Amino acid sequence: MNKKVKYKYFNDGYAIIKNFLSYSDLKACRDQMIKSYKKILNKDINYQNIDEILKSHEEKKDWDKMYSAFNHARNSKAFKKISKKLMILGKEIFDIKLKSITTGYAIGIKSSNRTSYLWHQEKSYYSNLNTIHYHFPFMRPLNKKCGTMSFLKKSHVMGHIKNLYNKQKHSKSVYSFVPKDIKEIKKNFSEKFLNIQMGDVCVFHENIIHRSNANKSNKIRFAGIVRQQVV
Ligand SMILES: O=C(O)CCC(=O)C(=O)O
Ligand SMILES: [Fe+2]
Repeated sequence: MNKKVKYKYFNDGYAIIKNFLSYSDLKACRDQMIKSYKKILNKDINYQNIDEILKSHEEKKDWDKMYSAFNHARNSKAFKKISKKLMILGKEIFDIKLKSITTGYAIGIKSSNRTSYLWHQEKSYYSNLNTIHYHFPFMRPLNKKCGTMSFLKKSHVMGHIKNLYNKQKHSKSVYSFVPKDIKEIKKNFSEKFLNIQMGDVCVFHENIIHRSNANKSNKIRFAGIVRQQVV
């Protein structure tokens, strides 16, 4: 299993580790996230209404509060526990010692691209470090309909791309370091959408080119993120 993951990671730039996280690990992240939004948005939020409520806050441009709630959730024990497990796994797969950089999650809301990333390499954000990145569902599976991230398969072979432009729509949007030659680059690699089930984890290379996609569903896309540094 680990050998296959390692091979795919180096060959394709990403790999999926099946059934790695337990139901209770994922539930802890989900419950914590709901709690954080409930506390900071000061609304009676639960598993059933979270999608609708966050969508309305997004539309009302209540972005600062949403960001505080996000920070509250992502720095919690629930996410840190997953990071620890992935650190042990990283050691087993790659035989390297890892240290956590950050934990968090990506969020994708229908009709909003404020939180969606254009094509980029993670290396652009952590250019002085050797890093490894994990992405996992913790609310529901991730697929094309909900705007799951996609990869340009094998594009990590290009190494660290330095000819970039920095794109940010406005001060409350995420910003992406997009390769200037992205149109040409896209002709050479195929786009693969990350289809991933609960419990599975995707590990990806710092140089693989990836992006977020538009969410066509009424449910919010929540995708857990763990970033680690080789020490
Ligand atoms: O899922 C997304 O929206 C983007 C995720 C991403 O860029 C990342 O995890 O590095
Ligand atoms: Fe990214």
